[in-house]
Amino acid sequence: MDEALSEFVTIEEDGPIALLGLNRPSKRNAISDRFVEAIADAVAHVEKTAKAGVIFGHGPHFCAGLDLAEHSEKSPIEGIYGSRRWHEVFRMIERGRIPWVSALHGAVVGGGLELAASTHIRVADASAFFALPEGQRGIFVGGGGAVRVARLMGAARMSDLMLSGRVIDAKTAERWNVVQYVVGEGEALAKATSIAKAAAGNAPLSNYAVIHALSRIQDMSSEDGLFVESLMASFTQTSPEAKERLRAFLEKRAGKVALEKRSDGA
Ligand code: 1HE
Repeated sequence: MDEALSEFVTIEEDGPIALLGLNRPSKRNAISDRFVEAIADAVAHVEKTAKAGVIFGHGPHFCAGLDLAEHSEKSPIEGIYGSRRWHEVFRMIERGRIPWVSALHGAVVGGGLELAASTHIRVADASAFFALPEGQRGIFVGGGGAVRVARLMGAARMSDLMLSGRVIDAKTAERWNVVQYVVGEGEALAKATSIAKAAAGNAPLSNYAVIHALSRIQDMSSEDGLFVESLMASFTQTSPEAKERLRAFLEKRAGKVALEKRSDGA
């Protein structure tokens, strides 16, 4: 990874997974042009070896979104190029090689929420709050939020956030389908890490099907979606790895499905 860009991110390997830390805490991890390139480089680097990744923020917040200082100077065409680049980079996360889990705390706002929405599983701690203050800044979402955030919470709720400036807490974000887990303050990274390790233990082909087929099927007609599901089902089931895993279960060498003993479901 380019040394000059690594000032914005940290990468730590933890067995089969990698932890990618947004590292511009003095600006609340606000994403500048160079920062977005650092994320792209880090994702490409991590994908080469890790089987799953975690994205988290250093400092008191996950991410304050777009770097507003930088973007007050842009021309309309530069704005489009910038937004399209965010789309490319966040797409590397959403439709890359490995599953990503985001660990969210403090502000998860604007482009920070768009970044989180490009990951496959979101874990919030009790300090996390979510907003889309674009309306107040005179701008619009530009990092994929109109598609990904709207799909998570629904366009009506997203319109409410953007028009009213409403800020929601972690429990509401969970109720709105924005996050899948809410844990105690300071516990999001540990929870996200354990989820990423579980995902890393799956067959890579199954994970790839979840990342690529499941999300695409949502854009298809039911008939087409069911057809693609059958193709993926057959493709994965007949792989040598699946055969070995199925045999392992039947020979009682693999774990059973069991409920985790936590009353809060986290
Ligand atoms: C920033 C940014 C930023 C902080 N760009 N510099 N995002 C927003 O509209 C969110 C704006 N930020 C905030 O509301 C607050 O900063 C936070 C709630 C995130 C954090 O509050 P706090 O009290 O912890 O920190 P702070 O004192 O407000 O900020 C610390 C520094 O970070 C300060 O700079 P300093 O030089 O005065 O120390 C802030 O100016 C700076 N900072 N956020 C630039 N966003 C692809 S389209 C996406 C469109 C969007 O993302 S719009 C939403 C933008």
